[in-house]
Amino acid sequence: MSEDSRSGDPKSVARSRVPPNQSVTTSFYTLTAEAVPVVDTAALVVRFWGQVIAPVQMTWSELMRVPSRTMVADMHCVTGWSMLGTRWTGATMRDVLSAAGAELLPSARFAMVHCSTEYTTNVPLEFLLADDTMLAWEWEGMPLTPEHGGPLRLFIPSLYAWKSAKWAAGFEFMTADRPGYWESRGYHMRGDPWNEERYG
Ligand SMILES: Nc1nc2c(c(=O)[nH]1)N[C@H]1C(S)=C(S)[C@@H](COP(=O)(O)O)O[C@H]1N2
Ligand SMILES: [Mo]
Repeated sequence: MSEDSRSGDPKSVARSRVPPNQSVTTSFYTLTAEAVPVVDTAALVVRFWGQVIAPVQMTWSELMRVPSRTMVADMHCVTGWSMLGTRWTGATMRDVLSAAGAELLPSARFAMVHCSTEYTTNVPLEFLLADDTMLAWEWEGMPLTPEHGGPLRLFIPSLYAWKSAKWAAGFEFMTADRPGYWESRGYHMRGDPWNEERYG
């Protein structure tokens, strides 16, 4: 714990919550490398393949039966903004995987997240399976808008936000790590904001 957060001054507490060289914003920016896709929940399928016992998939209505939870967490974009205390509703990736019947092989160590667009991002398994990593469908009590990844996006508060893939559509489990969209353009393979893992 830092000197600042022990003093009890709310401004200092907030500062200690922000990773190095980030500044706090209150506007929900939208950052997208491509055109916003139209994703129809009636046709939405999330697929799981690669290092799994058998490939499986889940429809939107199956997903809506996974125990949901609401979580307040911070979002850190590698371009320098952090949004604190945002409220997300969805299901943890762990709960989604077990509801889908996706059984990971011991050889699974990384995941490539695929989207309805061409965007991809690679995530180490321990971050994908973290307690606070979720497949989200609501933001601040409202369905996620298309711009912010609606109807369904990944949210990984413990990594820079480029890992929080919008319009999530598939999870490919891998033995060896492989770069996704931004990672193959120089971004870090892991992206931990506390270690400032911005570029590879
Ligand atoms: N499919 C997809 N997901 C994406 C991106 C993208 O371009 N395409 N941009 C990422 C980046 S860099 C950030 S900061 C966040 C931004 O989320 P927001 O647009 O909801 O603020 O989404 C991430 N997820
Ligand atoms: Mo970002």
